[in-house]
Amino acid sequence: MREITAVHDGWQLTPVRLAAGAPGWPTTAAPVPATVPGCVHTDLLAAGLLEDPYLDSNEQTQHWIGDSDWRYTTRLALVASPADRTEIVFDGLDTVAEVSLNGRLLARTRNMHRGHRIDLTGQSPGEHELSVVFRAARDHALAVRDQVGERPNVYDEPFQYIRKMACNFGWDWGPTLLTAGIWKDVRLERWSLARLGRVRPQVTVDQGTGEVLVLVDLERAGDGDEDLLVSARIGDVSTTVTVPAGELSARVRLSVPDVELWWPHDMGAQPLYDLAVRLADRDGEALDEWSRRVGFRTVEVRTTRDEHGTPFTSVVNGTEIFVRGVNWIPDDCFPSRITPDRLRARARQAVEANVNLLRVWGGGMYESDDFYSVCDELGILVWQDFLFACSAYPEEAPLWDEVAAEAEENVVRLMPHPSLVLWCGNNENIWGHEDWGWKEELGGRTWGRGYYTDLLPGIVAELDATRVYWPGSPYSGSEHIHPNDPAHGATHIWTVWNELDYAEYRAYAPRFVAEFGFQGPPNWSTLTRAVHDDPLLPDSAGVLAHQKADDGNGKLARGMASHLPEPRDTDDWHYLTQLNQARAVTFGLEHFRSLAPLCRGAIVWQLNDCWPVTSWAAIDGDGGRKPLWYAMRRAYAARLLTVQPRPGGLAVVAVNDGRDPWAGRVRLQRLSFDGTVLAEDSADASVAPGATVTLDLPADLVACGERTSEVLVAAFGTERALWFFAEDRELDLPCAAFSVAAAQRQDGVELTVTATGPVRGLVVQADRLDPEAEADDQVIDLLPGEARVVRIATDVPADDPRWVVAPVLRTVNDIVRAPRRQRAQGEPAAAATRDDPLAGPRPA
Ligand code: BMA
Repeated sequence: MREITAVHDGWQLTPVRLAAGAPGWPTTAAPVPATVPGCVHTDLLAAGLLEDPYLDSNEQTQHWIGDSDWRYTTRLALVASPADRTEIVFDGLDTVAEVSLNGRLLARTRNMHRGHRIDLTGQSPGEHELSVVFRAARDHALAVRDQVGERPNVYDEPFQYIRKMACNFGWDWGPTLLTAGIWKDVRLERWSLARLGRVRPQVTVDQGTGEVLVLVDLERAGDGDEDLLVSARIGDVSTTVTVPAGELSARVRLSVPDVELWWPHDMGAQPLYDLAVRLADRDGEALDEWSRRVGFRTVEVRTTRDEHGTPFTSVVNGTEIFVRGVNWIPDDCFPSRITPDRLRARARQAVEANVNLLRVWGGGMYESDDFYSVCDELGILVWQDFLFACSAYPEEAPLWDEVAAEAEENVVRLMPHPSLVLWCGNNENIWGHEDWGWKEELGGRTWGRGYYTDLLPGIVAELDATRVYWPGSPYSGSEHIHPNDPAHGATHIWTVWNELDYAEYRAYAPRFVAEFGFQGPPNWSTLTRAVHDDPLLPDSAGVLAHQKADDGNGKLARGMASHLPEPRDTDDWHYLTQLNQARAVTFGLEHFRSLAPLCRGAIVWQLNDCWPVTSWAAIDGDGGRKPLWYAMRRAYAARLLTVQPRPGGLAVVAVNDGRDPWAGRVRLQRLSFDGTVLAEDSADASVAPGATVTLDLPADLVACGERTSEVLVAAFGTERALWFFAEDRELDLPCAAFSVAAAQRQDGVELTVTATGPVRGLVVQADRLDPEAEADDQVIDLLPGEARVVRIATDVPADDPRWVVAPVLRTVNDIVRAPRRQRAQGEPAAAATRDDPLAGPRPA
């Protein structure tokens, strides 16, 4: 028997030691009711004792919470039980904790990323006081630093000396909110004779037959001199083995005929098979059970050197794929708030943007099982970093053993998930060691290499040899080649955001881009929910408190200066910086995809945010899809048509990541902005699945007369690509370029935008009228004569005049051709968007 009881009730929180800056905290006050799983911040919030740290500049006055020591207590009822063993299991304690029963210390912990099983066998029946004291994480980290010696770090915080989520200490998109608490489930387990320890299903598939080798470790109570039975079952295929007395492990094989393959969502279905493992005594009486869903697929990454360098080609079920990825960070600073529903919503947003891979970044956490289960179900590949980011990590005690324990536990925990395809050693640490002056600073001290080249690959090979291991992101594949060499392995491209114009993405011919990105502010409703500055300015205090990047606003401004007109006010700034983010990232994506098969993947930094902030995310901290999300959906569509400069001139590139051939006539036109066809051509093309076809364009087609008022159009089936010969800020975009009709539909509003001239960057900021509302398309370019319908689910009626004018409906045309006068505060920017540039807002 194994009885499991959750220990989630009756918890209370009290301060043990309050750090300086804890203003007015009632030390003598009654304990605060606590929620488990949870943390100090969420408990104080629920008790009404804390302002929301995500709002305005509140974060800055709340550092005392992480610097204090806290106690969680509850009453633990132990009943008289015939069980051989009674244990309490903490799936996660964050982080430096002392667990006591009736004041007697049972265990000390210092690693958030692993579980702890504590023996309570022999405790008398009745009520006991269970308490967990959490010591300030930074103090612990600094003490370890003093013990092992200081190491370089990109940030000022000592996160590399403690096994705690690094970004919790603050990041260039995240606040410093040092959490403490019981962040995962707690349960009491009672069992007799034996229980299942580690269960490791190694799942492979060969010629349609699914092979599952289940490797089971057992824990026995008492002297273990009894035979046991372990069985595994998938459907009606089952196998039972006898584990002789004294043995502590078992291997059970299942061969499942005619299995259906698990595929990424765009390539096929996601069949999942229930795998049940059972432990019984020699009479067949159940002792313990374990079940998960598994999937059958093969994955490899091909990295054999070729004439261009070192490829990084993912192969799923024998088919080479282009990875259309996004980087994932913790979806909230307080992980207990990341519910299964929220994970599912976020994963769906990834799928709907045609993303096929999430990279779980190493400064965050090993995500919950719910995360990987959702990815299994939705057909999303997962690249999982081990948790090391942006600093040199000491390898000495007490860290090495903690890293080993956490890695072993998580490799085993995540093994059943077909979505998990790759383990990666770290984020940017091999690169940092090479390029960021760390070698000199280190003076020979350890920096983490031992983890990335020895410990972690050893653990993956030993515990889950079915998974690919790659030492770092970026990493070239060899210690003799620069770790961030774009021609070798997986590279990060950050020069563009930090220093260069986004057009410089084209200077790269990378094999695989594991990170690149560009910032933009959150959606308007998110920004204004979080920040109440009056006036709200790009550099007002609250907005800056929600911009964590080094010179972030400067980079935003410089990044758009050569492309877009200058913003006249905060509304313009918000629209244009969001638009520029979308343009910059998709500029990169179209270029990288056009290089396939030389380039075999891109992972955009980043999908999500953990709070409301200006960041590289496509989805903001309130879950709102930024314009980047829509642009990415287009750039990541299975079929991409793009115009790219090539050595001989302009070319049209058709990339087919779909499953069907893409064939037909490519129609080409050069138009003047009034719609006149200036030149025309066409060619037949046929693009096989997985192929890229490049058509060089004839010189007379691309030889434009007026670079500011002509556009090149390529159309191939339903796909269309545009090429403007000048930047938007220079274009002769007409201000009266379109008309809008707003119609009422059952579930909301339908806007029909009909263009009379070229329209650039049409965005409908529906959330300005209804924070829940989102347009079904954004960042739309229209040619003269084209119409587009944009749908918005909302209760705001269609006859609300605000739908059809700025700041809700925006185009670049408004700003390029706006009369050069300063708008008064509060006057709608719409004045410049209508047929009469000086007219006010008007109903549709
Ligand atoms: C890389 C990432 C993150 C960071 C991002 C943006 O360094 O790995 O650490 O947030 O760039 O600067």
